Amino acid sequence: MSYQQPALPYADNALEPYISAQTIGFHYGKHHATYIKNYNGLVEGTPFDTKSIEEVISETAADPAKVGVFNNGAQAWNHSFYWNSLTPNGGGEPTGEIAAKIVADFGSVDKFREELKNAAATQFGSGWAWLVLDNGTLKVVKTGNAQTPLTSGQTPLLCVDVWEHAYYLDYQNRRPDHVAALIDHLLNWKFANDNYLAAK
Ligand code: MN3
Repeated sequence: MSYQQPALPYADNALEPYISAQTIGFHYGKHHATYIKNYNGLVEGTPFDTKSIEEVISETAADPAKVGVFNNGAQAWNHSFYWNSLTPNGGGEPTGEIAAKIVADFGSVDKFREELKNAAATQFGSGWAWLVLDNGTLKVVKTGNAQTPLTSGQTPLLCVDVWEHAYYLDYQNRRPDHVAALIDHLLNWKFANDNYLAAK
């Protein structure tokens, strides 16, 4: 079935000064929209057309012949998740039940922040950094290109896009500064906590 791009959960300038309206305009309006257009074009008229995007991602992840479907489908899904991982006036201290779980599994909130910053900074080339629930334990993981924790049996709770298109207009080569700004000001802890409560 065709996949519809979800509406942005905030105005395109709502994440300023940390992410500019120009970046959101290209990222949501061009990059994400193109992944979705390509995905819909590739699945149209195929057996994938009757399946959810999550099923298609899972079924194509290990199939080299379907790499185009996987890459565009996973990037469509990852970005929809990413817009919800950010919110104006977010960041800072975790809220809700996940806050105690972060301390329990990482040792402290600061330790979690360091792990997320490190994963985002050390993902060589394009990819993503994630907070996931893996067999009952919170973990930070990174994935390359379109790869997603969905195919590793992990439940994504939050993600950070570290493709250059996510930050280059605003930060150029300073990826760590971009990630620090997200962690301090934009991470959507309500979204993470809701995902945690649904999965635990
Ligand atoms: Mn992106």
